[in-house]
Amino acid sequence: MVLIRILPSWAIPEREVTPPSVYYNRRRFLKGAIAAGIGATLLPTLGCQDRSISSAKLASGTKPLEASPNPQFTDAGRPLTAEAIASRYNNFYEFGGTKSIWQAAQALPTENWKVEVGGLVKNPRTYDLDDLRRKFPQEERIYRFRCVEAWAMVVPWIGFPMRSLLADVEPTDRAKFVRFTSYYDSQVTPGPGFHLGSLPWPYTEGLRIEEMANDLAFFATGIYGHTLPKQHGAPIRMVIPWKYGFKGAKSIVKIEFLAERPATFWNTLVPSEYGFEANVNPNKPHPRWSQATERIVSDGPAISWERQPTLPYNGYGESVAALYTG
Ligand SMILES: Nc1nc2c(c(=O)[nH]1)N[C@H]1C(S)=C(S)[C@@H](COP(=O)(O)O)O[C@H]1N2
Ligand SMILES: [Mo]
Repeated sequence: MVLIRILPSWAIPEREVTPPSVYYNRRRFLKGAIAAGIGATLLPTLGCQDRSISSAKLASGTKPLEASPNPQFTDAGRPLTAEAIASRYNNFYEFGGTKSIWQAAQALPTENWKVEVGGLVKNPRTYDLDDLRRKFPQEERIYRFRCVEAWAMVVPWIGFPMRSLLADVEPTDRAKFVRFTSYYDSQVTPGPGFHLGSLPWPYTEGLRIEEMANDLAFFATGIYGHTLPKQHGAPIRMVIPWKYGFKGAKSIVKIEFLAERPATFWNTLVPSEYGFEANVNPNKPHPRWSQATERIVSDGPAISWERQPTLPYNGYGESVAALYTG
């Protein structure tokens, strides 16, 4: 199937710089458009119409979200993953134990969402989505994404760096860790449908404060030029690009600053397989598989896979390695 995609903000012609990944995607878009018999002069209009078509088809319930690209993160060194792939291949165990949970996830109720921030902070706050978007300017960042299961994508997130939130709530000197809690309601989130004993719901994740303060640590409220679809963790989720994907908890309702390291979902369930730190590391195999290479989820006639070497810290070592010298 030729993907008629949105013309996303990073492909708008007036952008001065066109990094290779953008060029690649634009070219692919053009090829698709030409194959469909659409003249190049019609593209800007098509772009607009197409955005609404694609919102309906690819990202139900989302709204366009404006954000300027952060020039530091416009080229992830690999082609961007097509939205039709990224939004149909997800992990969200609250809604099922397979990669095909996008329809089940539409049951997530996101109206009047609140994020409660408290614990060891000077300014405990409860934000709604408008507060978050008003207080913390939204930007777009294209990041590599690496799941512990050894598959990888490249995703254009919209959101804000976690350190903006730190500046607003001001953790006290006693705060050393932070716990993030995902939405959970047993009436709405049936779980994976297989039983690993009882699961430690709600899904929680944790970071050291210094990790949260790193410029790369990000809260995403959007993706591919619009608000997050539910399967990606609407309306706000974590993105920690140098760690395995499970560290990025979805649909965050609570953030707590703590003196001690918190228990987390996967680390509680299988501590031997899912460490607390979980930095992407080609030299540290998962007990059941190698992490030396990864499968790139890419689009073609169907999902295709291509193996690449895994990069230490998922390629972000320059920014984060200093956090782990101690
Ligand atoms: N609440 C919650 N967050 C979660 C998960 C989950 O099951 N529940 N899965 C994690 C895993 S294993 C991965 S790889 C990513 C997948 O994110 P994506 O589906 O948006 O690509 O979400 C992470 N965050
Ligand atoms: Mo994952």
